[in-house]
Amino acid sequence: MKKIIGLAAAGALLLGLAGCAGGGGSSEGGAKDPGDIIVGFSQVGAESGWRTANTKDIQSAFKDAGIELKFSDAQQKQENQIKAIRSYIQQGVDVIAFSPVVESGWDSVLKEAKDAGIPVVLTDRAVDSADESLYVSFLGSDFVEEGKKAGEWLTEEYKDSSDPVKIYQLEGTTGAAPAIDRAEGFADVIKADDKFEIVGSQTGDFTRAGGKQVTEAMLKSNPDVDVIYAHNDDMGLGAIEAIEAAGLKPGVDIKIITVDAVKDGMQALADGKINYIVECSPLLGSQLVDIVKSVVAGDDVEKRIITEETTFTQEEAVEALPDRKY
Ligand code: GZL
Repeated sequence: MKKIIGLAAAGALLLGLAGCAGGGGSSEGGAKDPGDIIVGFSQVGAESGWRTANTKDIQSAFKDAGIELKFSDAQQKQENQIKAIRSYIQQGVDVIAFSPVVESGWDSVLKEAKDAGIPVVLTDRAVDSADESLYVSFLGSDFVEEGKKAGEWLTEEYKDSSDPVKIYQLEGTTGAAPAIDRAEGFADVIKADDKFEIVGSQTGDFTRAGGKQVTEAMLKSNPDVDVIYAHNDDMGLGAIEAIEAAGLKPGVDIKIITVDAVKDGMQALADGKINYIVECSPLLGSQLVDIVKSVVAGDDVEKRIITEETTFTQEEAVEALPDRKY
């Protein structure tokens, strides 16, 4: 049974130097009862099944821990996340946590949090700040690795053919770490064989509607595409709608690789409409609670925490579906 190994279990990969926790907004370190801790969380939005599962898991983990979680949905707009972070600073929360919608443009607001003595935890996505003192820990997947896994499956799938393989890439949100890194990891692997060619690459913004729209256009401009590599299940599911509307068979006429492994994606995989899914776990809530408790207590926390994830073939999806949590 393949499983995700979280921070609490032995299997977490811990990288980087321990980041010393700064004091909470209202204390210079020193244990607090969970009931006295207040955390401000800025979420990207509600763009995908993954995000919905991530929000649900974080909210229930903090509820179970008895820790107050102030929560805001940025509707995929960076300016809304910056506003929310500023408001948490004003409120003097103990810890700020957020999933940055894009990598860049965070230094000044994170410096404001640092100057206010409020530690920041990154969850899910990274920032490209050169100054790593602006956050105490980054908890999330290795998106480059996820892209590599997608490329490795494709390489294996076409290992006995020398015919050209035309690939269309459905990119995640422009500027977002998972979009940048999943493209990088995938390209790194397929460049080893020049039969693979990415004939087009457009953002579908991690949404079903976006994936459908881009695929409809692709079917007109590149009708001979062999494979779609979608940076998440939702765009892959949108692609399926477009492919079927064009009278083609997804997973057969056009192979589809996606990332996430949310329930709807796994169902499409089990139904043969998607060919392979690289898992990206949204279940970060309990690990985030552990990090918050350590930060408030002034304990060291690991700078980079990567949760292990797996992959699914169509057969594995059939087996795994009944037990999927999200
Ligand atoms: C990945 C996460 C991505 C998911 C998408 O950790 O940031 O954002 O892959 C989601 O489904 O929209």
